[in-house]
Amino acid sequence: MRTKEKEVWGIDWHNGAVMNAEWTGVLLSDILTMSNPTLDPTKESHVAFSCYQTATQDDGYYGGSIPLSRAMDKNMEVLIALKMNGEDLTPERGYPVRMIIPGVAGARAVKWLDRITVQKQESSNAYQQKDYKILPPEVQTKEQAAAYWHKLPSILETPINSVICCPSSGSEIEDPRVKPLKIGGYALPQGSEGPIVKVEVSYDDGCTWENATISNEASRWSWVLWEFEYRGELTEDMSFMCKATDKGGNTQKIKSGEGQWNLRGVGYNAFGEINGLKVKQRVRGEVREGLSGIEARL
Ligand SMILES: Nc1nc2c(c(=O)[nH]1)N[C@H]1C(S)=C(S)[C@@H](COP(=O)(O)O)O[C@H]1N2
Ligand SMILES: [Mo]
Repeated sequence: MRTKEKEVWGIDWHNGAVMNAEWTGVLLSDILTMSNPTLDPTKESHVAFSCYQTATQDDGYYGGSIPLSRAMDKNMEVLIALKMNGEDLTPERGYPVRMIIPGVAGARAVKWLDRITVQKQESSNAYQQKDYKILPPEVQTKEQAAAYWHKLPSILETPINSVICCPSSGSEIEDPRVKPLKIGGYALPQGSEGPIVKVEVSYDDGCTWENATISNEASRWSWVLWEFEYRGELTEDMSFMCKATDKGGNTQKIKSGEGQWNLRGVGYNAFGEINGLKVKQRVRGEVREGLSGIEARL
C-alpha cells in the first residue's frame, strides 16, 4: 500500500509477512469445554490472551482476543501451541506456549502466553483497540485516528491473498523465448474458506488470465506454492500479475494501486505483481571471447 498507493504508518513487510508451519498443542475448545465458562457462547463474548513478560511500544503488556464462538468451535482449530514443525517453540516463536489462530490475523496469536480470560468485551489491549483496524481513507494521521478507533471493528480474519516471490521486480532474466521464465509465489485462502483452489497469472494487464500450477497439496489453513512458465517475448513495461481463488469463492479483485488506502496499510490484497524485468544483454566481447574459446578448443 505504501509503494503502490500512498505512505502508511507501519513497517515495510513487503511480501514476507506470512507464516506457514505445522503446529502442535491443545485445542482451546477442549480447555474451554472443561472449564465450562459461565458466559453464553450465543451472546457476544470474547476470549482474551495476554502476555505480561514485557511492556510493549503502545501498552504495558501484549494482548488480543477472538470471539468466544470461534474459540469454542472445534472446526476453527484454535490452538494453544507447544510445538512448531514437531519441535518445542523457540524463544522468538513464543516459548513455552503461544496461541495459534488459523485464518486470523497474526496479531491475535499471542506469544509467551500468560493468561486466557473469558470475558464480555474484547481485549482492552492497545493492539486490539487502537491498531489493526481498517481506518477510512479520510484519516490521514495518527492524531486523526484517535477519534475513530473505538468506532471500527478489530481485524479478525485475513483476506485471500497471493504474491509473486520470484523473480523480483527489476531482475535481469534470460530471453523467455530461449529459456522459459519461471514465475513462482504463494497464495493464502481467506479466513476459514480455504483451501486455495486456483491461482492465475496475467501478463496483459489483467485482460486475460492463465492457470498457474499449484505445487503442494492445499489444506484449509495453509498456503499453496505455485509456479507459472512464460515463453513469450518480454516487452518493455510488461508486468506479471497473480490472483488466487479459494474454496469459498473468494478471489482477489483489484490491481495494485487501485484499492482503498488505509493509514495502517492493513488488509491489502490487490493482485500480486512484478514489473521492470529486463532481458540480459550479452556484451559483444563476452560473446566473441566465448567464440574464440570454442575455436581454441576446436
Ligand atoms: N506477546 C506478544 N505476542 C505477539 C506479539 C507481540 O508483540 N507480543 N506480536 C503479534 C503479532 S502482531 C504477530 S504478526 C505475531 C507474529 O508471530 P511470529 O513472530 O511467530 O511470526 O505474533 C503476535 N503475538
Ligand atoms: Mo503483526
